[in-house]
Amino acid sequence: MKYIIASDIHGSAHWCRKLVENFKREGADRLLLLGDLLYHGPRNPLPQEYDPMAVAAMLNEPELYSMGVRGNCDAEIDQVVLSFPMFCDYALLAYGKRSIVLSHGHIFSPESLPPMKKGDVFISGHIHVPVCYEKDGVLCLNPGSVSIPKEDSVNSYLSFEDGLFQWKDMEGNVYKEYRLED
Ligand SMILES: [Mn+2]
Repeated sequence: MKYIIASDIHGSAHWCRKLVENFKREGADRLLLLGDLLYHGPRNPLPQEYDPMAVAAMLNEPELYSMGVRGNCDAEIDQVVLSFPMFCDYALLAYGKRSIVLSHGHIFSPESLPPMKKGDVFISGHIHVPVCYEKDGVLCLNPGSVSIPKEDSVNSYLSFEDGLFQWKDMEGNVYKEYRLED
């Protein structure tokens, strides 16, 4: 099972298209979205080719098997135009003995974790900066932002397969990786 994990598309059809191209090129099984999908938000400039309707249509493609969690820029009406669940505050993945918790990052975050065991993984977006560090035995990851990278980071997504997390730029080049130990 290969997951593509991506966050903070913020309505950019240009960067969403590249994300979908990478998903297909990688032969991934499911797209996991960490929120802030359709709108730019008042703290961000308009991203390249801002087109929320086009982004919704792309993310609705059945072959992506998209699932999401809600970001702070996502509105209730978005669930009407998106064909996959995206309005929960978190999602839980089982991976061997570990739990992987996905959340946008404005409610639960590395600074405000839900109950986690040592060895669990917490993945969030929101800050638009890729991160990978351990905090109190919990691995905290952030794929960065698809469309509006901050702090000199690149437009980015994360893949996860067989215990290996890989951060990639929008050309699909790996620039960081982390392997879960058994
Ligand atoms: Mn955001």
